[in-house]
Amino acid sequence: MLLMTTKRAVAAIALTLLVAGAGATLAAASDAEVTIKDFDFQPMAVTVPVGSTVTWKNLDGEPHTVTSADGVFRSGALDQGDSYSFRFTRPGVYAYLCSIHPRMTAKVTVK
Ligand SMILES: [Cu+2]
Repeated sequence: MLLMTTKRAVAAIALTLLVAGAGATLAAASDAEVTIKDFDFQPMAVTVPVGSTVTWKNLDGEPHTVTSADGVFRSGALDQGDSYSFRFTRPGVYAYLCSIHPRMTAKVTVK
């Protein structure tokens, strides 16, 4: 009898944590979009909460890449109309560039 009560209590706590965790994730994530146009990332700096997905879309006729300076993410060449998404699961400042045109630099800040 005591064992059953304990099991129920543990299950109730686990369920509560699961629901609270899911709610927190939904409330915190805020996805962002970056446009690649005229050889620039627009905007050049975005700030998102942990768990958010950033999507880049190339509008130029030239191919571009989204390449993290420290190797965290790398899109490969994006042709006109192509997009690339990355979900940020850790806080930090992520500098990135276009590996084809290295003067194209920008950053994502994850808090
Ligand atoms: Cu480029």
